[in-house]
Amino acid sequence: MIFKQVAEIVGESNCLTEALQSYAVDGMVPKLVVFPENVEQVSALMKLADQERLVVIPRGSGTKMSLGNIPKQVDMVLVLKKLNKILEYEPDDLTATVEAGILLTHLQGRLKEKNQCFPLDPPFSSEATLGGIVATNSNGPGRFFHGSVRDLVVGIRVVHPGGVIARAGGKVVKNVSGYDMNKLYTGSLGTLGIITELSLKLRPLPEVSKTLLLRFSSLSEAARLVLQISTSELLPTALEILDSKAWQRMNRTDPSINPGQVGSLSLETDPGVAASGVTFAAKLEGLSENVERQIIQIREWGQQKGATGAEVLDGDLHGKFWEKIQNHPQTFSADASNTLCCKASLPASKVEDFFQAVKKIGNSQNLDPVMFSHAGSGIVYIYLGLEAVPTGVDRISIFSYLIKEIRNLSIQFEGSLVVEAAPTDLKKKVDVWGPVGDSWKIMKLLKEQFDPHGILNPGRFIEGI
Ligand SMILES: Cc1cc2nc3c(=O)[nH]c(=O)nc-3n(C[C@@H](O)[C@H](O)[C@H](O)COP(=O)(O)OP(=O)(O)OC[C@H]3O[C@@H](n4cnc5c(N)ncnc54)[C@H](O)[C@@H]3O)c2cc1C
Repeated sequence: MIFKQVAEIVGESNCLTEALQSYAVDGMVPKLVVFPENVEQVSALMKLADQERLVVIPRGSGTKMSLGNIPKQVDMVLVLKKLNKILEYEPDDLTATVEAGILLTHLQGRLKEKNQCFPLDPPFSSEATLGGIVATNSNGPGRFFHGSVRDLVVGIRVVHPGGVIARAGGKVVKNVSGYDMNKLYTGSLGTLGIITELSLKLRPLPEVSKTLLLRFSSLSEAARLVLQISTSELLPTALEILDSKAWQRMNRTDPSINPGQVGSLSLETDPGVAASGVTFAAKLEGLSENVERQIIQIREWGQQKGATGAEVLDGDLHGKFWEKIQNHPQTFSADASNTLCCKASLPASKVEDFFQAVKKIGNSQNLDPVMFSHAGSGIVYIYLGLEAVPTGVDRISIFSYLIKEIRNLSIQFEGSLVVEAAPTDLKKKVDVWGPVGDSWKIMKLLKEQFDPHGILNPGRFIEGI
C-alpha cells in the first residue's frame, strides 16, 4: 500500500523494496529506499511519511551513516543523490546555489573552470554530498583559515515533516534578519528537516599552495610552534600535528589497506625522527611571494625550537599529503567497521596536554592510539583498532572504559568528545555524543516543534532526540 503511494510520487524506478542490506543503519534494514528527483517529490514524501508515521532516514552518499546513536526504527531511507544540480553560479559575486545531493567534488570541478572553489575540505570529499556535509557539520584542516560549514553556508532550503518547504538565509553575505536558521540546520544530523538546497560562499583559488613539514623529537616543541604561529600575523590555511603512528600510516603503501588512496608519500628524510617523533605541517596558500615569506619565517621559528628536519612539498606531493589528512578515516583506520574514532574539540592551547594524557590512558590498557590534530583549531582525532585488543579480552568493555576516560579528560580540558565511528556493539554501550548540559531541554522542544511525530532520524542525535 505504502509502496504504491510512494511509487506514485517518485515513479517505480525510484523506489527500491529489495536487496536493501547496503542501506541498513547500524544493522537496521529499511523497508523502502526512495530516490526523489526534485523538492516537490521530497515534500510529498515527507507529507506521506508524517501521515503514516514512517521513520525517514535521509541519506546522501552514505559515507557517514555510522555517525550518531542507534536509531529507534528505520522505515524509509530517502536518498538525495538525484537532487544534484547547480542551480545558480555567480562567479562575480563568489556565490553558488546547489541542490543538496550534489557531490562536493563535482561542484569543485565546475568552480575550478572559473578559478574558484568552495573552501571546505571534509573527509570523503570525492563521495560526500553537500547535504550530508552540512547535516553532519563536517569540516577539514582548512577550517583554521576559511572557517567551518556554519561560516560558509549562507542560505538553505529544507523540507520539514508534513511537507512544508522552508527557506532560511539567502544568497548574500548579510542575509539574516531574525534567528539564523542556517546555523540551526547545520550539524542537526537530519533531525529537523531534509536539506534540499544550499547557497554557498566561494573563494578564488590561490596562486600557490605549499606545505612546510617540520619534524620534532617531542610534542611540546611542535605544539608551541602552532601557538606561536596562530597568535602571529601569519595566515596559514591549516596547522597540523601528527604522532609517529599517524605519520607511519600516512606513508604506508599497501593499496589494499588504503583503498582509493594515492600510494606512498615517499618522504624519507630523517627516518629516525619520523619513526619516533612528531610531525608538524603547515599549509600555506596565496600569492607566491607571501607563501615563500611564511615558509622562511615558520622554518626559522621551528629551528629555534629544535626542529630536526624540514621539507617543503609542492605539486603532487603537497596534494597527496593533504588528501591523506583530509580523508583521515581512510588513512588511519585499516578496517572502518572495527575502528573507534573519537574527535575531541578543545581550546587550542590544551592540545599538547590532552595528547599526552590520552597516550597515557591508552598505554595503561596496552593500546597505542593513532593521534593527529587540526592543531590550529584545537581538534584532536584518536583512532583505535579493536583488533589491537588481545583475543579473549572483553573488547567492548575496554573500549567503553576508554571512551569514558577520554571524554572525562576532554571535559576537564574545557572541551568535548564525540565518537565519530564505532562498531554497533560498542554503540549499544555508550552515548556517542556525550553530555550537553541543560541545552538539551531547548533542543528537545525544538525537535518537537519541527518534527512532532518524531519521524526524522529518531534516536540518533544527542539525548536520543
Ligand atoms: C568511518 C568514517 C569516519 C568518518 N569520520 C569523519 C570524521 O572524523 N570527521 C568528519 O568530518 N567526517 C567523517 N566522515 C565522513 C564525512 O565527511 C562524510 O563523508 C560526509 O560528511 C557525509 O556526506 P554523505 O553525503 O555521504 O552523507 P551521509 O552519510 O549519506 O549522511 C550523513 C548524515 O546526514 C544526514 N543527511 C544526509 N543528507 C541529508 C540531507 N540532504 N538533509 C538532511 N539530512 C541529511 C543523514 O541522515 C546522516 O545522518 C567519516 C565517515 C566514515 C565512514
